[in-house]
Amino acid sequence: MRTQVGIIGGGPSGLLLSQLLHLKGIDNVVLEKHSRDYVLGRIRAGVLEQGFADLMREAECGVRMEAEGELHGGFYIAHGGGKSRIDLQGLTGSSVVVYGQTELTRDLYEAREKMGGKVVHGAVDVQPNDMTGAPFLTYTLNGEAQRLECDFIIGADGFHGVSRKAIPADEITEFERVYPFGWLGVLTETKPVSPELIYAKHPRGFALCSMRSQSLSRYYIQVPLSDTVEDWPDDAFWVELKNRLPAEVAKSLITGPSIEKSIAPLRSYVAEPMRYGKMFLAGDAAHIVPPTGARGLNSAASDIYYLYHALLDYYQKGEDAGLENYSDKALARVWKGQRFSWWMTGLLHDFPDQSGFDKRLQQTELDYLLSSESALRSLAENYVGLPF
Ligand code: RFL
Ligand code: PHB
Repeated sequence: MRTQVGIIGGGPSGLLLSQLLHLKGIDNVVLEKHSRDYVLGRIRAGVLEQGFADLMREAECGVRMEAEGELHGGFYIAHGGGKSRIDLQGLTGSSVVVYGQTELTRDLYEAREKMGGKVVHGAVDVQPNDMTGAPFLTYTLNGEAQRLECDFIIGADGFHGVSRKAIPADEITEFERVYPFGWLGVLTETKPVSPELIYAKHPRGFALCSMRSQSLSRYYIQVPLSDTVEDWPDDAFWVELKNRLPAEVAKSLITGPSIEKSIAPLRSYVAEPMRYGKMFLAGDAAHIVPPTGARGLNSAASDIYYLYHALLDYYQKGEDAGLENYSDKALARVWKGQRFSWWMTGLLHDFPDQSGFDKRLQQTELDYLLSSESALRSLAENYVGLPF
């Protein structure tokens, strides 16, 4: 088989690029290890920047997002028994879209199917080959060895994928910070406790009240890395969440049985450059952030924006400057997302090794933020997403 662009990974990054390229007549194939149901079963992001929403519209996948996604013009930071509203709309003139990664991925799969896009599920042992020469992908499908020749390989196979690992160690530099805690997330079929998200800083640890719709809530609490899902039966989760929220919020929290529960460790990671020969990395394959700033999926979308335009220039105008500059351009924005996510994480979590001095500084950072319009505007412009 031969295609123009061979994409490893059928998560949001890979599917969005596949859809955008196909609409411009650029042939591509997506190789996804898992089944569609498995991919859709992973509960992850919920907050999209407008730039991402625009890209979904350009990919002709924006109809359901516009009908069912909620525009949020602000969110709350809870602290010291009360809560302060961050007026995103007032500070930046922009807002975010609350629409789950699961729904967005479902929309992309449906669009790919409708257009006759080539998405291969159950592709195992995927391997990129001859990345600096005439690239091709090998994989196994239903026990049979396959070979896919292509002009370019896109590694959009997430943090644990094969593409980044296929780059020789001396061609890539890794930057990493591992946090000494994780987020325990619970999904419930209940009405959200608040119409806007609440990020809570509490001496017992961070908590987040989020949502997928007016009948589906997503809650998180910071937990030690040693904890497992089995350590947290639903009742214990609700007690701990309420402990970390202001009393007036806890009082109105509607609890219910969890329909999904998982723990995600927190990590900041960047691999540079995001290119090796004719293979380009995008999304979680190249970088991940702690989820506190809601940047992960949005950073993936900005990679896809740059890569899509670079590939268009190559195929439509015969120009390769976009591809040459892709890594530098993408990384400049990735690092800003890293900085913001690191800052939000440091501001709101309880760190086990914090000294008394560190705790005072952390509290002062929050007091200053909430008292300064300039500081609030800086927070808001990063949260709604810096321009591509
Ligand atoms: P994905 O979603 O991991 O998709 C990669 C796909 O590649 C497949 N794959 C392979 N396929 C073939 N061969 C192989 N060897 C393969 N290895 C892997 C996988 O099966 C998968 O389908 O990466 P992608 O597309 O780059 O998307 C990135 C996002 O998923 C991620 O950044 C966000 O979910 C991060 N994130 C959030 N981002 C936001 O922007 N806003 C949020 O509110 C937000 N909340 C979150 C989050 C991530 C979380 N977790 C669990 C890490 C909340 C949480 C809890
Ligand atoms: C979510 O709803 O899953 C979510 C929202 C905001 C974040 C992280 C996760 O910062």
